[in-house]
Amino acid sequence: MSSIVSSPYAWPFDGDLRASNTALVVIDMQTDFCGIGGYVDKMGYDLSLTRAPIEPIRKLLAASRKAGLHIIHTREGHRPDLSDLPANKRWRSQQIGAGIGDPGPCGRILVRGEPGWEIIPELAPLDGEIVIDKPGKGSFCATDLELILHTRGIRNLILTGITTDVCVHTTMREANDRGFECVVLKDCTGATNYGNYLAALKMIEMQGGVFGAVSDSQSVINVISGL
Ligand code: C5J
Repeated sequence: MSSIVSSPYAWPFDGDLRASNTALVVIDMQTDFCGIGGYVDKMGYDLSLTRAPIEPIRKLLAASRKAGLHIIHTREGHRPDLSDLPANKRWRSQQIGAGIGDPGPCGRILVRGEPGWEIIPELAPLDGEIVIDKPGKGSFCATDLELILHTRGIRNLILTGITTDVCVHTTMREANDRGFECVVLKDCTGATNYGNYLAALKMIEMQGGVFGAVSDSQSVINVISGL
């Protein structure tokens, strides 16, 4: 039995932490969310907030690969013909000057195959790692993630990536409702607004851990290196 120092409880709840039943999930570390000229940059948000988790995730990825954890990456993006882009999502993005599907400095914004949609080189998936392409904020909606988790016997999800209050939170809520045991690592995530980052983490800790737990990368590395 192993568990990670986290709040509001030692994670996972039952101490059943093994490499074979645990995945590191790296959410949407794409140029569009943390690179110059991408979607978040076009909206005028502070890129330092979404870039802050890059180095901690890089270190954690290395330790997780060494420990034999399952590694899962996600990418938010749409088909080039935009047939999976709801009209209201497109319209809202246009209101803030970063229309999804429109041309930008990194190619068409949030469109699959474009440079801005790619995962940043520092965190690029290795051959054989699972990559989930999702059209929405959650990683379970319109993807095969749940089937893959069940097929591989994965129950514990270590959640990292961007943004804390949108895609990470939506994924955590979807996973939690499906019975997966989740922890978010505070130094491995970031939001487009610091207050939202803090609030998103605080929400998780309410009600005894309403969506799971909150920890940090060093606490995870301390434990997985001994698995
Ligand atoms: C957003 C995401 N914020 N990856 N996407 O639109 O959080």
